[in-house]
Amino acid sequence: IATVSCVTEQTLVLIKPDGVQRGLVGEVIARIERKGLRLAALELRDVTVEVASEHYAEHAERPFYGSLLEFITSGPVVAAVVEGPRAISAFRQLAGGTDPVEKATPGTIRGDFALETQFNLVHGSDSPESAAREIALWFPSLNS
Ligand code: FUP
Repeated sequence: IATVSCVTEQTLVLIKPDGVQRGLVGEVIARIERKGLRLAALELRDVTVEVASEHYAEHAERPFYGSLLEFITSGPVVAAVVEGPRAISAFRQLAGGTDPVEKATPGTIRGDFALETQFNLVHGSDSPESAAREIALWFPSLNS
């Protein structure tokens, strides 16, 4: 019997301030766990402007960058390292597209719970390179 084995990946997940304020932490974590992904690290924390601007550095020239930083630093977030086979893609599938109305479909976190792109509840790394960079930024004491 042929089996397909996938390399275990880690991805950086954020439940953004809107998700924490709306009481959706349990809902998001339940979906991550039900998918079969594991939590390797989990922490509620305040976000400094330094970490926020480094996290979203790729968007520094975009018109929404200022309001994005203001939003992400507006209250505590839940930061997590999530791991499992193809964890990066698997979480992005759970999250749904960036625009929660035009791109995310019902059944996804954004599709089920969000209305505006800025307030789209969750972040998940978009590539192995981003995941490594973001995990090092948010959880510098983890060495993986
Ligand atoms: P995603 O990978 O789905 O989190 O999306 P991006 O990295 O493209 O964007 C990061 C965040 O910037 C989004 F979650 C919300 C915000 N954003 C806007 O506010 N307006 C936009 O047009 C695009 C992104």
